[in-house]
Amino acid sequence: PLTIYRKDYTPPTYRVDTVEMGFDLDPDLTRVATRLTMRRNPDSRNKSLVLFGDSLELVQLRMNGKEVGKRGYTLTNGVLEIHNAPEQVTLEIETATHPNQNTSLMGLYTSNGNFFTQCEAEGFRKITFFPDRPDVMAKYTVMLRADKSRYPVLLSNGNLVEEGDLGDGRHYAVWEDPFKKPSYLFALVAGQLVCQEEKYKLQSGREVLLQVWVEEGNLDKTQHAMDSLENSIRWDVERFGLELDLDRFMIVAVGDFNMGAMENKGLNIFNTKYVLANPRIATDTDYAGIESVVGHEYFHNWTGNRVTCRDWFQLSLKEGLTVFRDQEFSADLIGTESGRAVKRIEDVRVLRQAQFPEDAGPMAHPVRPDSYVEINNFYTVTIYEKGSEVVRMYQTLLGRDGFRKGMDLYFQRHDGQAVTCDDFRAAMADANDRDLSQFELWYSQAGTPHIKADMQYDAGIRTYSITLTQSCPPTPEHAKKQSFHIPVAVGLLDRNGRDMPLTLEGQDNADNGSAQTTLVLELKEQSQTFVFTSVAEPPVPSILRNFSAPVVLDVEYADAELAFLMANDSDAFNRWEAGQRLAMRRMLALSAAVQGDHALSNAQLDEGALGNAFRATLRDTTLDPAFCELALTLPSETVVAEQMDVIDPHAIHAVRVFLRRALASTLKVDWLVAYQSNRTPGTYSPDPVSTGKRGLKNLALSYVLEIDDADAHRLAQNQYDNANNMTDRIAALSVLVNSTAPGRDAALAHFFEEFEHEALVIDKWFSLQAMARNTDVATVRELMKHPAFTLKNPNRARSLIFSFCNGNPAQFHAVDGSGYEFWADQVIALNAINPQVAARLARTMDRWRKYAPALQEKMRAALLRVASAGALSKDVLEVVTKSLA
Ligand code: B3K
Ligand code: ZN
Repeated sequence: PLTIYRKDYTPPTYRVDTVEMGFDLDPDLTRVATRLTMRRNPDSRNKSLVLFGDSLELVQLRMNGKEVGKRGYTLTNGVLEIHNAPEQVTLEIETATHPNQNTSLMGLYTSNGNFFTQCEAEGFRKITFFPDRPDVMAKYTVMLRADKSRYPVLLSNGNLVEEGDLGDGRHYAVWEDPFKKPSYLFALVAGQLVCQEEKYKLQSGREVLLQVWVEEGNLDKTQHAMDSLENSIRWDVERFGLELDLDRFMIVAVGDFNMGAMENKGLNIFNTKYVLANPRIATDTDYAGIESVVGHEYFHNWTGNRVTCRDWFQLSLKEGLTVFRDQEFSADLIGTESGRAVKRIEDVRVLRQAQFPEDAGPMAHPVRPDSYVEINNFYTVTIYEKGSEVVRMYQTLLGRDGFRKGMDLYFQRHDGQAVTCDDFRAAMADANDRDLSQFELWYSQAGTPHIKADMQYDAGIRTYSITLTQSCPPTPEHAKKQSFHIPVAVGLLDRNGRDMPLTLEGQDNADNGSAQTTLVLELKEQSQTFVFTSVAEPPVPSILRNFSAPVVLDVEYADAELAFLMANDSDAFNRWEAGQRLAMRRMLALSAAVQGDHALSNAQLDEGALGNAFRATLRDTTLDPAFCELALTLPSETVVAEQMDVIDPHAIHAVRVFLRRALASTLKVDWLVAYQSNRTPGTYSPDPVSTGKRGLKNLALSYVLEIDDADAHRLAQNQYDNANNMTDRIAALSVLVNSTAPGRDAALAHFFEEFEHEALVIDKWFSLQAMARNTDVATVRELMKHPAFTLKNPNRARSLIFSFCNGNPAQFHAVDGSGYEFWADQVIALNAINPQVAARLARTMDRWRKYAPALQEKMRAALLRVASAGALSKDVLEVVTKSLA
């Protein structure tokens, strides 16, 4: 397949000023008439007019009123070219598509009988021929026509300017979007839907209409999305001075959707998973997810829509920035210092769990990639989460006010334009009069940098020096890396655990009043030494506070120092981090023991400071429960795996279960106390305090259930039977499923019956079984035969197949290779239905070279089987080819 390179970028030969579209919506055959007014780009003389089309029937093509016959254009591999077109062109294009047969969920498709579109990245070309690239921005007017009783609701971007009957049982609506936009932001929705609506007064006084559209029967599940939308609108004005620019803003929920949601101008389309919530069906995690995704899509209105990307290599320009904005939004909504830290820890966990492995594997790519085969494969954790970390580093380097100045300048310069990551960096640099040229390497070099920290205390002259040395492992396109510009936030703790005031040699701190206790060191060279003066005693260093850069920090701490940091560091992130380091050290040592065929015994737990540290955390009643939950959760199997030279999923699993059981029995009373004291009686509320308590209570429950005796079973059964919310209910069910409790099967059956008609809850039911400890490949294959299972619905496919392949490593990596065979079967089956979903699943094998030779061989065989399967989409082909390379 064809590789597209960033260096080959050329501007469009023709611009589009206006787009008028008429749709005759019919699920079997929809006709689309499009009229484009275009003009040649002055520096594109003699170049042809280029349009893209994909899986389209071209019914008619007219230019400036005359039909363009077969000889007037060429159409090869989806590229339609008209040669010798005049300077000013009006194109009229008629196309036909088959929404009912469109299982890719790109372009125009149907879901439960209603019409939806998804155009990002290149779906608009499945609707009509168009210069479908983000740097072509135009104004759209759209007329929708459809049967009135079957499709009473007709929506598109912008404002409703006209509607009426067509006589023959059909009706129409005309929508006009006042802002020019790239084609990937086009959307339409038609069908039987109902909405919750509110009039909302903006800070400026202007009133806007907000709507959340869902299928009938779901209006009792829209309030949280609506609240989240209002919070988002308010926050963007307060934090960034950005106001909603439309009179009407709509969110529509759809059950069949490839990802989380889509920021189409004024008409956001969402996976039901990120809209529908009430206490009966949604967990605390679901509530938080809805808040952040509603925020994310809303924030795109400025970062993505008003200012968009020049080309898809710049994707992180909008995605990294918008993830940063949604993370800050959620943190600000919690409001408390410890709440912000909890949010930060959660975000970093995602980065380490998913992005670090990606950055170390065969699909590693820079935040601004240099090439791709299928752009949909590049909506990755690197573009999103690492991209957000890159944006966060500007804020760390420039301060909040400096960052805001940079944002203001960015919009002042680029509103209404399609720009690049360089333009964003230039705005940050210029607004703050800073040289950020070296910072560019964060965009162009892939791989996770490592920083080694070496410390030295000189008692004679009372100085403390920290030497930071950076390196970055090779990645597919770059063997050698240049040094990054890395902000490293540092603090020093005295013997009582208090922050020392900091003075850095060669830096004048005297003029900024009170002494600082956290300094941001700027590491720019391969190795640099920073000297702190007037350090009265040897300190314990707290390095990379609040995770100030997306790097791996290597420091040699003694167990006692880690316990000290865990108990005392004023930086909550590093308190958590110290505990994780302690646990990781134990888990790696125990894994080595298991591999050396040594039996695990409780003595090995007490050898380390882990048990004591956990006890101290559990007994510290001043701690925020949400923080405790994170501090008492062991590193995941995936995160441990990344620390091993050769991944042994079975050893890691055995060790994690062993440690959990050991901690369960050693601290049994403490877990029970935590369980009882973090109950949240009364009406359910998803606020941060209650959420934190439920989190800690349910973590305590899961530890208690490791004991697996009748008392533990009763505790879980009781919680299951009496839960008044999904968080508590599913927590109880999942620990029951992992236990030998007599009520296990009955609870599973009861849960299914109770929620049979709530698709999102049935997803949980599948997913929980897929990830259960004793669920093997055969069990998953059995579950696939359940009448409620289908591969066609992405949420359902993810709930069972992805949950098993990615969330149950010990079973997936069965030594007989049956997990890999199952994976290959499903990738091949999904490829025929939905290439994007299939390619996501294909990513599961990314790290195959890290496993022991016996497993590697079987993984390679499965990859080869997929690679040689017929009719592979370029999505899947790119992933497996790069994996095998
Ligand atoms: N921009 C969309 C993602 C589109 C994915 C296309 N394969 C959602 C988001 O990031 O907000
Ligand atoms: Zn986004």
